[in-house]
This record gives sequence, structure tokens and C-alpha cells, in this order.
Amino acid sequence: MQRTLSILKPDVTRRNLTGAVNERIERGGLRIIAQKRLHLTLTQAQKFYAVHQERAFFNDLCQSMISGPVVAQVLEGENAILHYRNVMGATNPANADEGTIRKDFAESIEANSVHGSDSVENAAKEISFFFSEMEIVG
Ligand code: IDP
Ligand code: MG
Repeated sequence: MQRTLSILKPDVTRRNLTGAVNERIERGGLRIIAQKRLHLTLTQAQKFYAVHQERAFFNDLCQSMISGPVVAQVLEGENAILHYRNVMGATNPANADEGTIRKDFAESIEANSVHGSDSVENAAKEISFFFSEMEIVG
């Protein structure tokens, strides 16, 4: 069993698609074992995406992440990190496979509906960024 950090981005909450995306997550065999809705501050978004701070899209990405509420989640399942990335689809929805969350819901490469951790190390860091152990109920 493995855990990964998921974020439903503001384009999802704005369009009232939280349940629709959660349905994809659960249908994909992942369990939502922690979940909270919050509105990130700019400082929090910049800290969360610090690995991208040198990228040209960093400011736009942070602004987009604070444009509305997000839903942070811990997902659990076998090989959850890679498995969720497959359920999410490619970063650019134009390249995402049929049936993936990004193919079906993303508005653009920036407003691409979901975040998922990309490694065991980052999953642990990102989960502890949002959740205490008490809030994670496996
Ligand atoms: P990922 O979310 O698929 O792991 P990353 O490369 O980690 O993709 O990028 C983080 C986020 O930054 C993406 O989900 C996307 O919203 C945004 N992003 C990535 N590349 C670009 C780009 O070229 N232009 C605008 N936004 C981008
Ligand atoms: Mg990433």
C-alpha cells in the first residue's frame, strides 16, 4: 500500500466538479483517506510549488492555484503514486489519454484540474504539508 497527495484545483471547485472527480478517483481503485477544502494563500502556494520557482509559468501557476478553493486529499492504494498519475493523465490535457481526469475535465495546461505527487519522497513531503497524522484515516 502506498499514499499520494492529490489536489483538486480551483477549476474543479469553481465548476462544482468535486464529486465527479472523486468518482473517477474511487472508480480508479484509490481510497480517499483524508480530505479538506481550503483556500490557499499566495505564500502557501509558492511554498507548495517551490520546486517550480525558476520556471516561466511559476507566477501564473501560483495565481491559478489561489483563484478559488482547492480540495487536498490523501489517496491510498497499491502503487498509488504512479497509479494516480495514470488516472490523472498527462500534464497537458491535449496529450492526455481518453478516460483520464485531465482529458475529460481540464480546461488548459495550467487549469488542469488535479495535482498528484510524483515520487515517494515528494508524496511524504506534500502529505505533511496539508495533513497531520490524526487527519489521515486509512
Ligand atoms: P504535473 O502536475 O503533471 O506533475 P508539473 O510539471 O509538476 O506537472 O507542473 C506542475 C503544474 O504546473 C502542472 O500541473 C500545470 O498546472 C503547470 N504547468 C506545467 N507546465 C506548464 C506550462 O508549460 N505552462 C503552464 N503551466 C504549466
Ligand atoms: Mg508535478
